[in-house]
Amino acid sequence: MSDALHTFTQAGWRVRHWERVGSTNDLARAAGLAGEAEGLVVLAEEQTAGRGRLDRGWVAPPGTCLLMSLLFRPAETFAHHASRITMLCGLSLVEAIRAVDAALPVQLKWPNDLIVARPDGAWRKVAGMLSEVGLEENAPAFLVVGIGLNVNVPPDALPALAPNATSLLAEAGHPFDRAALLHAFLERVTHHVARLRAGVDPAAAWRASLAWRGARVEVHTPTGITAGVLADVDDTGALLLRLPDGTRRRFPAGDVSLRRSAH
Ligand code: BT5
Repeated sequence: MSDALHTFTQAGWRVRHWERVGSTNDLARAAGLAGEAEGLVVLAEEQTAGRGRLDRGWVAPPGTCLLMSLLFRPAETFAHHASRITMLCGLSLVEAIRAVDAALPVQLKWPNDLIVARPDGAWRKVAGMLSEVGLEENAPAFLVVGIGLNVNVPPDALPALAPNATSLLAEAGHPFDRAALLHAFLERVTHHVARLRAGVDPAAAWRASLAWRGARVEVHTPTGITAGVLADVDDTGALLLRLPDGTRRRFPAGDVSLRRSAH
């Protein structure tokens, strides 16, 4: 990876900045497999094969967004720390956006989206996160957290991304300094990682930034759709849905959407 556009250090992170890549997650994974230490950020102006979850795509006009992947080497136990690192990345992104524009009503949407929620219940997706575990000799060895944040995508370019996509520019009505956002984000990640290492669990703060608790939702999984009330998330990040019969069902993964009907 010696031919990155340039490499710089930001808030303690080693940032490799590329003009164009397939997927930043793939570059970070390759670095992880090659033994790279925690603290790498792969940043790109453009992705030709940006990925979402479940083979979905991630589309971003070149030079307008933050497209990046962070490499972590979670402490033991791996699953516990990896889930918290994913949470604290989402939390850090919310905090970074609030730091540059406190008026933007950004919230986390389970499991790994950032949305702007409007008072009428409408919402738009402004960022997505893709966490992937890297294996070495069949054991989890590192974590790649990929983040796509729509920063300065002009409103007329949004429909090409997704029907409900938005950008910070479209919401705030003014462009944002991507370098300042990156700096604020990495600083928050460093802060939360240090706290996690000191035994402070980010789950409570993550939960507090989560949209739609108490709302009627549908959870979509590959096996079907389940309606209920979004009761809570547990400390592992799984969603707890209260079903019409009063019981609770736990979803470790899935997609959630608001139900518009009265019952
Ligand atoms: C995600 O997946 O939201 C995770 C997206 C992660 C993207 C970053 S970019 C840097 C790093 N490198 C990668 O290759 N990926 C990560 P999911 O929840 O599955 O949502 C995917 C869906 O979001 C798509 O099917 C579209 O409907 C929608 N979508 C695609 N591009 C979008 C955009 N720019 N803004 C909002 N929605 C988008």
